Order: sequence, then C-alpha cells, then structure tokens
Amino acid sequence: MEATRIPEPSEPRHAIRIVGIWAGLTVICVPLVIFVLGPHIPPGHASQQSSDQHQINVVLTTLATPIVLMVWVYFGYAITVFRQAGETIVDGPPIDGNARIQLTWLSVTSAIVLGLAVYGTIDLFSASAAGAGGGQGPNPLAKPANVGSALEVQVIGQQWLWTFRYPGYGGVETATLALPVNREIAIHVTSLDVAHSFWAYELGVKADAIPGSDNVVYVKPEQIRSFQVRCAELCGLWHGHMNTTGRVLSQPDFGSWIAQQEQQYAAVTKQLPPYSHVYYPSPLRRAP
Ligand SMILES: [Cu+2]
Repeated sequence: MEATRIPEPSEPRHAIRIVGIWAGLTVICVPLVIFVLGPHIPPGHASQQSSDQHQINVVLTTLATPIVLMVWVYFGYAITVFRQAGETIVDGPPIDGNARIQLTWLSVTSAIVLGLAVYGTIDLFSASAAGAGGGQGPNPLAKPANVGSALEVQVIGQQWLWTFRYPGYGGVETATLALPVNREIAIHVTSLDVAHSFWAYELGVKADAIPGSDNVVYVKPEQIRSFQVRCAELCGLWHGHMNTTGRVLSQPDFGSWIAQQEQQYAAVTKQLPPYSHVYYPSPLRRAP
C-alpha cells in the first residue's frame, strides 16, 4: 500500500505557475479596478468629504484586488490541478512551517496595515479632507481650517421625522434640508427622544442623533443636486420611514429659499424654544 505520494521528477513548478497566473491577472485587474470600477465606487463627489471618502474607497479596493486574486487563483489552481483523480485519498507530505513564506506573509501584511494606518491618519487631519468632524461630540478632533466661518445648521431627530434649524436665520425650523453649495457647513445633530442617526450618504456625512448630545459634522457641498437623508439607527416602529430628500442649492437660491422659510414660519418660530445645541422637551407636554 502506498503511504505517501512521492512527486514525480517531471512534476511542474506549481508555485511559479501560481505566482505567474496571479501576477498576470493582477496586471490586468488593478487598472480595471482603478479606471473602470473606481469612478462608480460610492459615495461620489457631492461634497469635499464624500470625494475624500471615495478616494479612500478606491485605494482600499485597489489594495484588496491582488489579495483577493491570490486567494481565487490558489483556490482555482488547487481544485483543478491537485484534484484527487481516483478513489484513494492520500495525505500530503507533513510540512512543518516554512520560514520564507511566513516571513513574507508577516512583512507584507504588516506593511499594508501600518501603511494604511499612517495614510488614514494623515488624510484625516489633512487640509484636503478638511476634517469631517465625524459626529464625535461638540468638539471633534478633525476640523476644517475655516471652521469659524462655517454656516451652522441643526438637525433634530425625533420619532419619526427630521427637522432642521438655522440659528443664523432667526432660528427658523424647517421640514426640509437645504444647504448652500461651496460653503463650509457645521451640522449639529441632536435628538428629542431616542437615538437616531443622521445619514446623508451622498454628502459623506453620518452622525448619531442622541438626546442631550450635540454631535458635529462638517461638510462642504460641491455639487448642486438633491441627496437622501435617512435614519441609520433603529429607532422604533416607523424607523424605515424616517427619510427625506435634502437639496444643495446655489448660494443665491439658498438665500431666497431661507428668506421664504423665515417669512412662512415666522409665527411658528416665535413659539419655539430658543436655539440651543440640545433640547429637553417635557415628557408631559408631548403628544400621548
Ligand atoms: Cu431610525
């Protein structure tokens, strides 16, 4: 009975073949990922922040491509070439470690992970990313340079709708969100009842809406267009309906829109509590 299969002298150099197939596919696929798939990777270019996230997603997908190809090529090669032809199942030779493969594997993966950590940290604080805030409370670490001149807009979540407040325009509260293009905007996100999450994915913006918290995100819209606003935190029965459509307007259009809102809601604005970064509505005064 044959215990182990001794490789024939004519056995092909499998490793060289596998690496050759992998290298060929990598040379073909990486440019395809960058130039063909890349432009379609979300979240697009609606704002400075979404462009930056788009670029990072393209970098990550490009880096993942050779790794995925290596897994697929090895898998395909193994099931094609190393397939057991007959009935007998024979163990492979007992291999106890391979220093060269282990060293290569550890150094390549360490270089990728550490390189991405440095790249991500530099990008987070760079002028081009402009600090998205990230909804990390009232004083986020990464802020845009011109944070002082940002237009403040408040997003208020409640079961199950969003309202928006503009403290620079008499504290008017609106049912739709409009933002001026090419202007730094500081979005202050809070909630009146339970945890929600304000997510405007085309703008590259997401922040938790927590009662009693003021979570700030920064965004600079760069395209005149509409965008989706969704709640991204399960917040009760009608969570799935907690969405609306926001608009990025030209600066003159935004000026006339907000003037119209101020006029239309003047009587309501007088009844609102003064503008604040958080509100504590009395539970007794809420609708049953
Ligand atoms: Cu929700």
